[in-house]
Amino acid sequence: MNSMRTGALALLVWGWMWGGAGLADAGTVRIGVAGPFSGGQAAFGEQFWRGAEQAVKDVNAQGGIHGDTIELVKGDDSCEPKQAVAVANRLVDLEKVVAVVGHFCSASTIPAFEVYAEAGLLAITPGSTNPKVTERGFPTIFRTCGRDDQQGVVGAEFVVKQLKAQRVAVIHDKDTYGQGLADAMKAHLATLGLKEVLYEGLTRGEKDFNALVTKLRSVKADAVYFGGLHSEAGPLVRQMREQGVTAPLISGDGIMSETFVTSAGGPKFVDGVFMTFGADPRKLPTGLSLVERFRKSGYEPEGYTLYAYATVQAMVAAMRATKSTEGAKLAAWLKANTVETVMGNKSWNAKGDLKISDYVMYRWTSDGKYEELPR
Ligand code: ABU
Repeated sequence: MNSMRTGALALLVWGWMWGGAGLADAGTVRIGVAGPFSGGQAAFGEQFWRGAEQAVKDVNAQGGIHGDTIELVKGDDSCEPKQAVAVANRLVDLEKVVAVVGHFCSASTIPAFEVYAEAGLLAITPGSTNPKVTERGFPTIFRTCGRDDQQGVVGAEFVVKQLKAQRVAVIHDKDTYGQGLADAMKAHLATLGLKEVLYEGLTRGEKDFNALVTKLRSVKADAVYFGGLHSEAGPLVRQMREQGVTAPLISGDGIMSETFVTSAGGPKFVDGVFMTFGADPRKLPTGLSLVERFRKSGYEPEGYTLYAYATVQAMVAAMRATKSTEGAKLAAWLKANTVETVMGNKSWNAKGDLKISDYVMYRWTSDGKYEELPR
């Protein structure tokens, strides 16, 4: 057998062993990164992209996946469910990605994941927290964040046991994530023996919440819980303070971006706002050198940046171990193994949820930054 034929045979055998499914070009593994890269939530899309992009650079520098190079394909859903489905179809049918990191807004992730599930693709969201994302029995669907039925409980415990609030107003943005989180918080308030004094929805995209603030004052709320995103939480807290409502505002991971400060109109308005989020991954020993590299490059890896990095690490670990890009094989491997990530060891249950949830409380400070509260 001459050397060319030997080489070709070796390549064939390697292609058969590695699976090769979904390779757009020989030697390339295409992964989608989907989320809001435009619109009001673009800061979260930026977090996803920064994390995934850095992870891919690092993996490729270490030899890729059995010598194949990862290539990322961006899909901008603008946090709009219909656009998210269009993005999902493009990533699957045209871009031929083998896995997807994303989406961000649960209302977008839920329909987009139907597309990936039907195509048998591995899809892992770093930031969609609504329970329904993983409650539909799709085998190839995962997340690297917690769930709102977990963070709502932590929020309610904090409001009752730490703030010792008696008159809690629960506000939401009528969206899948925001209302779901508010309802989870409200349900746990009830188990703690407290009934909210106001439960009300505002409209996403609106900026004038003065009528709502007047209601908060009239019900004498001593804590205001908001389920929603920074784009509405910012103007809400600003108008509360401008109208002299001093009750603390408590929210969830939807305000976990320094763009919350901009949305509010400056650091003085966010000072003292509380929020739930997973324990700060930037402080973990597993992530310190990466965090340092990000900071040296002038980027602060806030919010979901390291979650997106860890998501790529999980995909790569599964592809390397199974020598495949088939969603079913990758999913089965992830459910049976633990992955060492920049955020520590991660493992998943049969639904695709993390086995350990680590929500804690944070406080925004007068310099427009956030810090984890002592536990
Ligand atoms: N989890 C924060 C906001 C994104 C979402 O779940 O809709």
